[in-house]
Amino acid sequence: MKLLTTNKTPSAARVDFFLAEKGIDIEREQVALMKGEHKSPEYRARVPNGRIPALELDDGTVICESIAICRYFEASHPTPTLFGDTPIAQAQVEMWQRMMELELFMPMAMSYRHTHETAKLLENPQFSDFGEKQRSVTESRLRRLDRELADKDFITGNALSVADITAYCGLRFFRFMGYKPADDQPNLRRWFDSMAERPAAQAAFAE
Ligand SMILES: N[C@@H](CCC(=O)N[C@@H](CS)C(=O)NCC(=O)O)C(=O)O
Repeated sequence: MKLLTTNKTPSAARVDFFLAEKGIDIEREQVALMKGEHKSPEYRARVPNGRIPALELDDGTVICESIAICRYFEASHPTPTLFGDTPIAQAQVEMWQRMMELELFMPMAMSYRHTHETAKLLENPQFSDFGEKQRSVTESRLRRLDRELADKDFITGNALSVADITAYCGLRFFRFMGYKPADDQPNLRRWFDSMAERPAAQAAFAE
């Protein structure tokens, strides 16, 4: 099996972080995102969403969408569990994973894609008003996450889950957009710093 990936981008980093937490090492093929390699007819024919990352299995099956890839590895390597181990834990991980993806990661990504010079290759045309609105949405979601983390070590409670990985990889990658725990967000800062210390964070964002 082979992971089609591109270094240091947020969705690829989510899978790298997840694999490192599970202790899984697999073959990787680099796809040159900023050269538009993922837009080639060959890549589009290979990967259903035409995006990075994607997992190609030995029987030719291709799994795209980073969370679907993580779910494959959760099923094939159940420990440590990162999607919850009881019905209620699984529902809560799903709830927080979706919230972190749809309500935080996406606004962050959209603010980049619609306002930043380097995103012109990815988003054409850009809608700067929409991008600026997504910045204020992101800032409000970070304030809410700070409140949520007041009495928890991790987003779903006491255990690391894929929801933490989604939120951390978004915040870590998009820091060049100015996103970071603010001075009056001590809970978010504590959580972010403890995530950054994990060896998996270093593996996902290795220079
Ligand atoms: N929902 C997808 C998003 C994947 C995605 O957008 N990946 C970026 C790189 S991190 C990409 O391929 N961008 C190419 C483009 O937008 O043209 C996932 O979670 O895998």
